[in-house]
Amino acid sequence: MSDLFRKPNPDEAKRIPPGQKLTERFPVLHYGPMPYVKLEDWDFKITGLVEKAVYLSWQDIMALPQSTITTDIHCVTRWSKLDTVWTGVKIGEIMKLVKLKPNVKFVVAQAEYGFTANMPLEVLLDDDVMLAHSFEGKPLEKEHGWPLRLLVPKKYFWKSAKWVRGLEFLSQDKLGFWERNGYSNNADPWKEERYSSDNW
Ligand SMILES: Nc1nc2c(c(=O)[nH]1)N[C@H]1C(S)=C(S)[C@@H](COP(=O)(O)O)O[C@H]1N2
Ligand SMILES: [Mo]
Repeated sequence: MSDLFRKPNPDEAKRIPPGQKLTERFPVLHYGPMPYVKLEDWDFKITGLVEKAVYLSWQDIMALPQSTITTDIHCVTRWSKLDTVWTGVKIGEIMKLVKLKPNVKFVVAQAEYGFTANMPLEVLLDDDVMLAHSFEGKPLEKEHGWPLRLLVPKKYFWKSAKWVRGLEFLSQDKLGFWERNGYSNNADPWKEERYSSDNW
């Protein structure tokens, strides 16, 4: 599609990782159907190697301190989008609610229909990681993950699980959906780690 990409100006070009192109649009990508979610039945579960599992309702999430961040996102299908604005709860606020066991090293984000995305604990704890409910001031579109998605801006966008329902803390890594299906476990767009064969 000719209007999907536009030429970046020199300042923008510096922010676009190798092999990526700038888009103003917001493409939709996921595997499988979109979930049907009712906020009354929705909850967010923090499980695994924690002193005590934590269950948050939608109201609990919305009652936590809210933040807005502006960041660039990079999809492995080669589009990048600059200055996207997200509102939600920063991961640091979530971590205040949970005590991890000392051997935690990894986390798996769990989403509807068993979709998962894995990452090392330090990747989750980055300051720009959040549970986002709004995009550019409006509730997420259903196809972009309403009511809540994980946002991990420094990784290719597949780690940003849409329709996220929980976090499971682990001592060992457990590959997520795309990571099991040929995509890189590290997924650093600046190193162009697209496929699992790019990990070494
Ligand atoms: N639940 C769920 N989240 C998902 C996916 C998925 O298949 N299921 N795909 C990922 C992939 S591959 C990408 S590129 C981004 C796309 O997000 P977007 O549709 O908002 O652009 O969502 C990620 N989050
Ligand atoms: Mo993707």
